[in-house]
Amino acid sequence: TVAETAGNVADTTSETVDVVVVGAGFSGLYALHRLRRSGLDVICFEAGDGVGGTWYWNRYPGARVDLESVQYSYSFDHDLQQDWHWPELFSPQEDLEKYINHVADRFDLRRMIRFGARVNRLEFDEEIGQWQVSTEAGHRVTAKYVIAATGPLDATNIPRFPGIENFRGTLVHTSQWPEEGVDYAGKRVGVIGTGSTGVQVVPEIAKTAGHLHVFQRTPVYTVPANNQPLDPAYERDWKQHYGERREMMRHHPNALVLPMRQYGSIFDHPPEEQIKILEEAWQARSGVLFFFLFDDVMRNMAANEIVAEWFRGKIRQIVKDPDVAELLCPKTYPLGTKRLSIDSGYYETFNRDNVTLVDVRGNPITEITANGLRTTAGEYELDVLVLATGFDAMTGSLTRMNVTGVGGVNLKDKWADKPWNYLGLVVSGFPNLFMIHGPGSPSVVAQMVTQCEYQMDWIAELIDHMEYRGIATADTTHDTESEWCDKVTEVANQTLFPLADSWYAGANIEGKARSFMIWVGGFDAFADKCDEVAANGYEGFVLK
Ligand code: N01
Repeated sequence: TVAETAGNVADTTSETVDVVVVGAGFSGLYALHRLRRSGLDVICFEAGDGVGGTWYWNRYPGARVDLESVQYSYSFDHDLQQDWHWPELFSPQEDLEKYINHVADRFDLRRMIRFGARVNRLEFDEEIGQWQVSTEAGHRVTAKYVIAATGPLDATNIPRFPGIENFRGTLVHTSQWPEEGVDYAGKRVGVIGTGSTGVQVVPEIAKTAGHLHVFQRTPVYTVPANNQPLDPAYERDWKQHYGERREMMRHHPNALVLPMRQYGSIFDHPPEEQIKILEEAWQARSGVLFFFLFDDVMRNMAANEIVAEWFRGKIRQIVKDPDVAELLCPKTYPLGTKRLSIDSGYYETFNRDNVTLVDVRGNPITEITANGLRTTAGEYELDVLVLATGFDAMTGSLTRMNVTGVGGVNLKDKWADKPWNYLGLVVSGFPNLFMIHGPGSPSVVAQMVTQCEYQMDWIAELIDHMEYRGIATADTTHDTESEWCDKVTEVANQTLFPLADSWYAGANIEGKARSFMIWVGGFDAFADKCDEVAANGYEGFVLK
């Protein structure tokens, strides 16, 4: 079988396969399963020692998915979704890791994967029209196709704080949290970063740390997860209706079935009713769906400000010290234009005696010292420093891989001004390199598991088409990708998204070109467009 063929590749240093899949997260595993069905010889290289991608690396305390697990899960196998039981509504990292390991075993995918094999070179060999793939572990493989299932949030961002190498305590980035854990009980701990990761890790560390300093540059909007054990009746209902609900997800802008009512324009409701609706959503389990309550919140500044101000009122109610509450109130960007976070007791944490919020916007970090951290306002002694400083998102996982295409062009240079792409799937001059959740796709603004299945099915059908017709390469043109990137920008400009200095626009990485990288026109519209492109004989692609 193909799996066995791939299994034989294990100890060789040089081999030829049909497809190399990079990454064994949710997307990579589905890619293996789907491509094997097409009868292709496939191998996967994974940097980690286990499957799971995001859910393998991000094992910091409090890591949890922010969408319902009955939705954030594979749909490709009826029996799998009937058999699997999610203990909680929003799964913690451990349960997601269990699930993905189960999938790897159930579908016999593990032997197609080489673990501990970080790809460090992807070179398109023009003479043979194939990719030469190398890993740090010494693999050398030639492949006709490469699937970059590398994830939009994989490339760790460690800011260049002067003196960081001098720190004598424990320094850890949340996405590199060691499996054995970090001993912070009773210790002086600092957390830099208050994005989605910071809001999850801070309450957990605060429970046992001696003292916790939270170094905040920009406050975040976060809503209570209200996580709970999965209600058996709710689970039964989902299992009975999976078929039709998965279909609804394919036709929803966020690839979701919303477990709540929507209320149209906020201006159709008098102020007291607006508040009632918001209060109910806060108490209910709406999580990040909170900002879908009204359909103008992401498009109209006045609508957004009503919700944002109500939100600040919540912070002022929860946090007892008014100065701390004010510091925690986001005021510099509209609600939802950076990823809305979900938390379990984030704001309440700042009422604890062992927690101090430090404003590093007003008083920036100047240096990491041997014993802690210095800002323009003072020095903080720390035993443990946690960096929750995010990722070189959307592009970093690929640009760090040393990818060269036609004419030896490096993808990093090609993307210096913006991540040129067509449909988030391909980049001109890099034939047969297909991205899942690439820049230009909806990726993080829609539920990602359904999306990866959709994108991988689409790519697999294109590959089937090529194999059947004897087509060697699929590429696109710069005009086509330019047009698509303009469309991505145009759609974003109809919303409030570009008003934030977010990682969606590359603003979090020093020196990274500012360019809005995400299709915010809805997963449904995106998938319709991809379907239409395929139906029109792969319009915009150059197949030869
Ligand atoms: O990263 P982030 P994240 N000095 O980039 C700060 C997904 N996710 O890992 O905003 C001081 O959002 C930075 O400050 P600022 C989700 O899509 C999902 O938290 O740049 N501070 C910010 O506060 C999310 O959006 C889940 O001013 C510095 C923080 O570090 C994405 O992953 C859970 C700094 C980084 O926030 C990334 O989230 C977790 C510096 N030099 C993550 N550099 C769930 O599903 C950076 N910061 C629930």
